[in-house]
Amino acid sequence: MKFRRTVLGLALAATALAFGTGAMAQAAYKPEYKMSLVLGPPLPWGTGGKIWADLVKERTAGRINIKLYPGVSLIQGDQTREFSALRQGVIDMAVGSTINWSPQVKELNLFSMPFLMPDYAAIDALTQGEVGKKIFQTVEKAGVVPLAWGENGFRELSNSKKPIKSPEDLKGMKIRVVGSPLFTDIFTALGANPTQMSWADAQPALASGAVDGQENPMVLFPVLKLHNVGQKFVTTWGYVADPLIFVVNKEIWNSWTPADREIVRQAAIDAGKQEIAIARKGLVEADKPLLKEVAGFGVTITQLTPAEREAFVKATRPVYNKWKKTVGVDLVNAAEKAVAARKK
Ligand code: X2X
Repeated sequence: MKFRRTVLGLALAATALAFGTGAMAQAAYKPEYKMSLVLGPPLPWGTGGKIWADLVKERTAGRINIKLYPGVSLIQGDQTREFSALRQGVIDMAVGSTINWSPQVKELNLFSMPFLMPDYAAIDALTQGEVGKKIFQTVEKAGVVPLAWGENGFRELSNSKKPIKSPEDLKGMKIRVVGSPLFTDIFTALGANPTQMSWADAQPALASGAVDGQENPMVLFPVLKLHNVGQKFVTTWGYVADPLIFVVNKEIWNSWTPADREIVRQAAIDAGKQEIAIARKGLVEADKPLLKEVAGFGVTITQLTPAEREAFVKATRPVYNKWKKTVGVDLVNAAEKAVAARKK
């Protein structure tokens, strides 16, 4: 065993010498790598992608040159196809939301289980712990190389009609939802009328009044001016949050030298940390300045009392229980344990 390992090691070293640093490996590098994103800069999501690309360029002295494609433009805005496109090599790398990849990787629905994560410490307990490692193994098995975590954020409910304080208030309201059927189940259970569409289609649908509301992190409001597309009421219920994952297509990954792979991985980790801090800015401070800023646009912000929030938890519990089986009972149990044991 030891002997075989040594022989294998020698063979690998010889291969690395022959190809790793030589002209042949360099020749295999593409002049430009395509990075897919839904939300580009100046949103935190896109800023994280840009930090990653800039760090990689600097640390590889320009050997790896990355161009950003926000609006998932490499797949015509159809964000639910991003993971398949990554696997097929239509996209070289991405910073992607767990929601958009969940149709292909069902375990990623974990983060969309309603009211599983009550606070930021709960998100960290999952992504930075054993559950995060398990999810990365699953993503890797599904054919894409995961490198680091980022964050889109807690998804708050907005609409053009009235303050939402209870599931009854949502009755019949037309809500745009993202591409996982779990969201359709949640809003149906709450009595709303959910309609699934891409983010590209959502903005005109909100502007024309074809839909009444949507759910996305608060940080989108000032940047995309959601109050200008009729969104005058927000309820901060924090029912789910979507982490982002920094990934590279497997063939592209394998085409790089081990040293360059390490640079790309470390750059993703560094960019992810910075991105998470940016995504939480204005919401982690005691007075939540981001909510004040949005209220300044004439938006009514409704913060639920614990009892009011509990009514939403109760109404969505059957959906949680149904999806626990789809996501994987062991994984959800591990997540519940990690959340309960989190350091607050
Ligand atoms: O489509 C959305 O709502 C967005 C931008 O948050 C995602 O890509 C998950």
